[in-house]
Amino acid sequence: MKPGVLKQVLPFLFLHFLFFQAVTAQNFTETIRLNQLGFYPDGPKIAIVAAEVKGEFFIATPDLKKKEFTGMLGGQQVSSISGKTTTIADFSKFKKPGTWVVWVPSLGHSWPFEIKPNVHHDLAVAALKGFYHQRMSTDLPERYAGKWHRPFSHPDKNVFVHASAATGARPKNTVIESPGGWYDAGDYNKYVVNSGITVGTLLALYEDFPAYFKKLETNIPENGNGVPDLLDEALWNLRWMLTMQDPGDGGVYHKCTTAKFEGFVKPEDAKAQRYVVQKSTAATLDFAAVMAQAARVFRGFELEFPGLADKFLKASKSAWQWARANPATMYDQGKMNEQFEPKIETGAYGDNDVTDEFIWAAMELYVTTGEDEYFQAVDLFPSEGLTVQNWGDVRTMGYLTLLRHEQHLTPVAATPMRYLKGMYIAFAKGLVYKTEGQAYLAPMENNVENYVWGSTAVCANQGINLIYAYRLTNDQVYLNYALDNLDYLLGRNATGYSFVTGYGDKTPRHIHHRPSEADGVEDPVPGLLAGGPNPGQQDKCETYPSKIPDESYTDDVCSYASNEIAINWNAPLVYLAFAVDILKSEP
Ligand code: 9MR
Ligand code: 9MR
Repeated sequence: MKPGVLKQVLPFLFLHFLFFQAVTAQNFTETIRLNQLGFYPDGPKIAIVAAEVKGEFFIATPDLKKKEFTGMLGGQQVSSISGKTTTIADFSKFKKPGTWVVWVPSLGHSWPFEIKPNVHHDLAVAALKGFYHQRMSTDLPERYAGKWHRPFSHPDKNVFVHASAATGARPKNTVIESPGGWYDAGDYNKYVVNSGITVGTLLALYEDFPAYFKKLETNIPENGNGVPDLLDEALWNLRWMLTMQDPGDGGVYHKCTTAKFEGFVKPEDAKAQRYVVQKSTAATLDFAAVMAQAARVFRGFELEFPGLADKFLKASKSAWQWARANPATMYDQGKMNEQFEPKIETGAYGDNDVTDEFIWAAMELYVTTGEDEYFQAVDLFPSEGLTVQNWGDVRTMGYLTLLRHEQHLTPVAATPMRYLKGMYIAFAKGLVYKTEGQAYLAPMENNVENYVWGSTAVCANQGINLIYAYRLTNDQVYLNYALDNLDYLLGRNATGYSFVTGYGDKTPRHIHHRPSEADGVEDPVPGLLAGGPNPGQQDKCETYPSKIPDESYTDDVCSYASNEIAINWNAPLVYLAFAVDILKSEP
């Protein structure tokens, strides 16, 4: 070869190399977004490429040596949230169990995922176990908690009645016991309002699938006590909730809390004085609702827990009485702090509209007792349309209970039930309307207002409602939309994260969670759902990658507005993951 020729050939070789790289990228790419756990053999299977691409894609073994399926990229989607374009890779026709990747030759390949039955089972069990990891007033031994074991923390046997809650019988600084329950979130306090919807959701899951949960074995201390583990876990918090009721009048303290948030110390090192504060109508009604529900559920375990169901029902009824007599005692932390010392600065869970709490409590009491007076005590439909439940809006919790027990209602409910069902189906249609046009094909994306503090729980709670729509209509379409939202939570989204700690390949590592941060263990406590994208960015962290609502998430411990975890977010994840897994695995 003459010297000049090499000079001419080299650039060509280089270009050829670049070109070759470009058309057959064999590297991993985060551009391909999918449920990082995987898919059911007979279920829908969608990956979303966060780019505009055309041509073929493959399902291949993770080493890319074997292509098992060829599909055509299709359907350019435009996000109504960011305006960005994505491309669908639909491989629903590929059903072969195994571990695979999606491979787009011009981009690279995805995370590996599995195709198998019960693909969400382990995740569902882990999310339930997340509650065990949140338990307080107990030690968590290694055989249950693994490397996240920890010693006894927060006895809560020396809790002060805050001045805002003082009565004749329990003056300021009276010492009461309020042990047990779960830490609310990344902080160490316990809030009745948030406990209400959380326990309500877990008990609803039991009521919806009792046969399944009677057989489910998990690794918690109560396993083998003759009571389903799901109920044992709920009971851990229910027993605490009972201590929050003032035996003098039936009213329920809003929360059990320190005055200020503790620092990022281990649970056992967090020793600041704790208080029960002012009673509130919202807390009392949420309490009344779950106690009535618990009375119904634990009626079936009279042998294991003699008298417990009666105790729950009695607690529920006296709470209901208190709320009827005090229908507008709102929790306004600012106002409270103007009057009383010490000032309380922890989570407020303040709610100025208790119409929905009245409905929820009334419906639980009605279904448990069969007494029409509860049904007639409230205006069941104070406004048109339905909302996805959250801690401050629990009306739908009451409706779900009516739907669940439809076969056993008294005649007073007959006409309203017809109306409710119609309204419910319209609601479900609204939730999924336009989903086909969305960038990640999830109902979650249909409304930019879903991206609030705890947006992942909005997504999961939508999923619960879509499951109800499925059970009401028997139309698989709704079940698949619920699965779309689960896919969204597990990686098919604009951030590329699976939002559950330890479940997926790209998961939160730095959650705003005191135990995880203080324990010296590198991995965060597993099975916990991060709050997710929230353009509010109330924590003012500087590491958010974007202000775009569905991208406004940062895996940074500073980010309590997008990366905290919370019991009321984990509960709908537990519900959705189990329900989808049960329903998708039925013959
Ligand atoms: O750690 C707290 C978290 O659990 C709450 O959700 C959040 C909002 O109430 O507040 C966090 O505590 C922060 C406080 O509000 C402001 N100072 C820094 C605290 C820790 O980051
Ligand atoms: O989930 C709550 C969210 O809806 C509120 O906007 C936010 C601010 O008030 O508080 C969230 O709840 C936090 C609670 O106040 C304290 N424990 C941690 C909770 C999750 O961040």
